[in-house]
Amino acid sequence: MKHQEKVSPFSEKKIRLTNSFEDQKPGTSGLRKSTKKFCEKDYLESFIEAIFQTLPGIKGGTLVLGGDGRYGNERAIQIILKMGAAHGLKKIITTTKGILSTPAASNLIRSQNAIGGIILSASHNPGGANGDFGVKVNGANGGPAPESLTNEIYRYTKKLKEYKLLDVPDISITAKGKHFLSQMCVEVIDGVDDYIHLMQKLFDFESIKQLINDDFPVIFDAMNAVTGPYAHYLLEKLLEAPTGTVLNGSPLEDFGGIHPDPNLTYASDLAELLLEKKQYSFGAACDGDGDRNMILGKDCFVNPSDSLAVITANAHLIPGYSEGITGVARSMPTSSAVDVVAKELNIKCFETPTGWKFFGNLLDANEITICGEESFGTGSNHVREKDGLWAVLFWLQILSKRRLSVSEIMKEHWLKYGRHYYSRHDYEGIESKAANDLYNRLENLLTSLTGKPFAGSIVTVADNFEYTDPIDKSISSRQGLRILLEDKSRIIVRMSGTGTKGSTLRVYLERFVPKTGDLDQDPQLVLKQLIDDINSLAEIERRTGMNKPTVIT
Ligand code: G16
Repeated sequence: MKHQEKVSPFSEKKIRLTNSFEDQKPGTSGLRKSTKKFCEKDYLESFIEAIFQTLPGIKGGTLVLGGDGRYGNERAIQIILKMGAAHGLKKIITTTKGILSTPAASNLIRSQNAIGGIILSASHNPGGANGDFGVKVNGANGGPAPESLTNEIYRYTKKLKEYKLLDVPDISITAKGKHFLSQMCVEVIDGVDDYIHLMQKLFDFESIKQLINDDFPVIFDAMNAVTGPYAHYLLEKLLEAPTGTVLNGSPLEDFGGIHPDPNLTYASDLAELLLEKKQYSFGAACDGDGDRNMILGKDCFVNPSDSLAVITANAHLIPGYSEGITGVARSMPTSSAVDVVAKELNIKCFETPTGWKFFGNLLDANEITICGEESFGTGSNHVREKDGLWAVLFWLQILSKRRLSVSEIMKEHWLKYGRHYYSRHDYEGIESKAANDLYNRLENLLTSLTGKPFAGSIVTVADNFEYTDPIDKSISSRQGLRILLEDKSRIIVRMSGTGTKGSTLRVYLERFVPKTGDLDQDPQLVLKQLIDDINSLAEIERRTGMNKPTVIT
């Protein structure tokens, strides 16, 4: 490996700022905005300055840096390297061409004892000059920064007057190697290798390879985003699936125009191959930064809430989890399917607010081993992020050990535990005032609902969800409106925290049918009364102007 001469001193530039982050809501683990916004003068720099002034251990620390390859990725990396050097970091570990998936970044932060990481991604939001960009901050445990830190970052943005960076030329990150920016070492590594080693420790690759060889055709859609290089290596090289198994496998700056959100709407080409043409036994897709996953079988879509339940019920089959799991957690809007499995396994089950950061303390305290969300996220204690390809391998491993089809696995699961029919209705791009009015009005209505009939049952709980972290006792309130019914049905309404255009309203619907009931119905029909009643209570059509959701999962 070639070491570049240490060159010093560089001139340090301090630039006065005019940017304002007043419109940022505290509570997210970073900043997600339009690419155009990030291209405004000093905008990115200002936010990075706030991170460097706030993240503990910057002076003399090691930071992990990479992104999903979207437009703006390499420019941001160069800026952050120069700012990191000006702030006294000892080392920044980045990757060739800056390609690093979110779970792989989490793994590197942990294995390299870094103080944290900066991941450049707007996740599943579209990319390109007209798309979105984002800066995600992760802490030393490898997980999304907790609210205490992100709140501090935003507070700092308000008093920001200037930022510091070394006024030096860009360095090349096209190949592995070490460089120095003043006293700071920049180590460029391959972003794929360490992650693959981690997967090899958790899964029995031989048995998956055997399954694929035994006429079990699989297909994976990387959506022209970050998982392409990882999936080529894992599926086509190590697991010897035929070349062509990975679709859209090269990260493109605009994801080739694809909206890299793996659901039935945005990954419809893949869905068609499995659900209509029935050409493959297994199909999967991941999102922009590789933390989300969608699982499909021949003629079978696996709802993410069910996926979490199946993964939990079958964890003993996977070498990395064969010694048992301590507990599980799901976000509040995720269906209760996993709760039933946890009860049967006699392990703890936690309900947290939406957002992966809420799993961090439980994972660190070893209270849980596996966790997941309805928003196509599943993961475990192997990293501190949700992990799309991990979920794909997990499913392939279950299939390789059970030798059943995906739909047989699902049917068997429901016959044992009953079925939690579930669906999420998204109303995207609503005018923000209309969305807020709808939400606030519904919140006010909740107070009078308890004990009243609703959707053929009786309301037992109607509130705005509040969570007390079992480990640090911090309280997160107003995490989503809940209507829970006596017959175990649940309706949740919350506003998305990840959209960048107008507001997105999410309505989550769940109805339980015991194992003796009809387990093979269309979820939209089973949920119809819940859908109709919440639509009329919240006046969704009248207030949004939409007579149907933008996306139905
Ligand atoms: C992020 C968080 C997830 C969370 C999701 C919610 O996903 O990491 O834990 O479930 O947001 O999204 P919304 O607020 O739009 O419902 P990602 O994949 O965007 O990082």
